[in-house]
Amino acid sequence: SSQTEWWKKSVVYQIYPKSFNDTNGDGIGDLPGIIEKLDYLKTLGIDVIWLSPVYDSPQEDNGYDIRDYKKIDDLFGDMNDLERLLEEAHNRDMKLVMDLVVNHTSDEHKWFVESSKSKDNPYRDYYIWKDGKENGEPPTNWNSIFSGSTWEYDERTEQYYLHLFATKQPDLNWENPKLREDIYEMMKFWLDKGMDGFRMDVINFISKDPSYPDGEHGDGSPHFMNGPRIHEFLQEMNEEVLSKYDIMTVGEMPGASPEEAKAYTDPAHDELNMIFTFEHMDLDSENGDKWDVKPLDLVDLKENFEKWQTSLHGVGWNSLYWNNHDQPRIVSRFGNDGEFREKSAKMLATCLHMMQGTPYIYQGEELGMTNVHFDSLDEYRDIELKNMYEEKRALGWSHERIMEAIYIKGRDNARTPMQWDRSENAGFTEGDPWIKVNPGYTHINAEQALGQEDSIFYYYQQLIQLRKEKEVITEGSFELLLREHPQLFAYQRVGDKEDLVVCCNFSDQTVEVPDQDLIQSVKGGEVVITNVDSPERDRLSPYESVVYSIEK
Ligand code: TEU
Ligand code: CA
Repeated sequence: SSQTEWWKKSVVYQIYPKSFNDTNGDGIGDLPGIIEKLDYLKTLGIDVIWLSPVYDSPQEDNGYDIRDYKKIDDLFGDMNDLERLLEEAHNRDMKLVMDLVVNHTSDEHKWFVESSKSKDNPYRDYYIWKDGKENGEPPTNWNSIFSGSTWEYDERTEQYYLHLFATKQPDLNWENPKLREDIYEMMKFWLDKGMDGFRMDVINFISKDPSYPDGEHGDGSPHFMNGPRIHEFLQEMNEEVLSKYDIMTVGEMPGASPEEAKAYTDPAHDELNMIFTFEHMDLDSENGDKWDVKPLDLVDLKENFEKWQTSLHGVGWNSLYWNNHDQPRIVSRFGNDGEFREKSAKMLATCLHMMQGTPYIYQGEELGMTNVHFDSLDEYRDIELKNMYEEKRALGWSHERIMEAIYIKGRDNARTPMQWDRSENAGFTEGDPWIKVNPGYTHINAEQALGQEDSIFYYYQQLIQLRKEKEVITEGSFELLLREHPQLFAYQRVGDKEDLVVCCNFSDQTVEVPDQDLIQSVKGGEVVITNVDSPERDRLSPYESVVYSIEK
């Protein structure tokens, strides 16, 4: 294939367009707003922009419910704006990757409008329709990720259709070769325009167990995650489309293990370049329920990263992320968004960016944006948490407990407007923002960061630059150090010409470095990057991180 693996040395910046920058005063971010900020992104030093969906959509799930794959939603602008964004990004030697949402469409997509008309409509089998059970129950007992059943009954044709997510997000039937061909044609439409690749939404959900069995306690995920034909479909997609372009692909894969990730990302398999795992994002959830929050055990986090780093070394490739539009802000989640906000944000960035893989920075992460705390439910926008509220209330959860879970884990934590400056609405819009701005914008904003020489922004700039300079970061192996230490995350990257030793204090305590070997090994090392003025080799202050280089 014509792939040159350029993405192994790239840093990706994810833009959630609705919340990035509004230029026409409707309170919604738009494509001209992104073009306006390309120089800001170039200053940061990023190589690739991943653009969350801007396609025509009723916005039930903020664009992850697509009505027309080849039309730009009027909210964001038009095709000229998108082509101008692509051109302006390329002019600045940055690449643009689109979000491919092909596990499902909107129920307003013309395919579904046709499919739901009658059982013998030519588009009927573009979606997954089934008779209910004899006893009047839906075809399976699966729970939707957005609460309720994954089946919606349609009176007109007296069948149910499958929707793993919202009712307005019917799942596409990938068993249908005509559907697959239409998807591949659409992908070529975008790649022929010069797009540099795709982030693929829940792409490991597209192959379902054809027998549609019930799940344990309504958990259908063993029957739609990493399904029986998933590798066949991805290899066909690669054969028909991906292999023909020099692009980057990253598959979003809830429930994928390192073993499965090897199968998806081994170049010999001709499938995808890398995947997003969710394992490290589930470590503060009880029984797999993200809303049933438990404190993070740092040893769990360390061993999870070790598993992924060592499993994919030399056979596949990792993505590296703390944040995206579905996750709460990392400085509030695993750092400290109070007195140690700046220091812990830099520590977390160091911990992630010194690993092997392609790092992803989510808009505002480079400013240390924090979680938001709206007082009432109606200030929130996300369908996932609104549906969850009703479901948990019915299960007897108190209002307070649910609101607490929303503060800690809600996706709207990531979706409040990007904070550009301290003017009204953080410079995001002249109008009324579609979602309220996080009140922290008065001291957390890009203008302030650009004016502070030791800001989180400039620290990210250094980390990104290091990746270009030090081959050990992209090529070296990973060895976990101080495995059992409850506060220190320390690891070694072993290269040909140099080793790196990365030490991160995930606590608000000063911590002695217990391991004489570790101290010995960093003794002669030079400090590559740190978030304190003068690191001491045998102890770390609260949220201190330091990276040593040891010449070989
Ligand atoms: O997310 C996949 C997914 O499962 C997430 O919704 C995640 O499990 C959940 O949000 C945990 O909070 C993708 C998109 O990233 C997400 O924005 C969409 O809502 C979803 O698919 C449906 O397209
Ligand atoms: Ca706008």
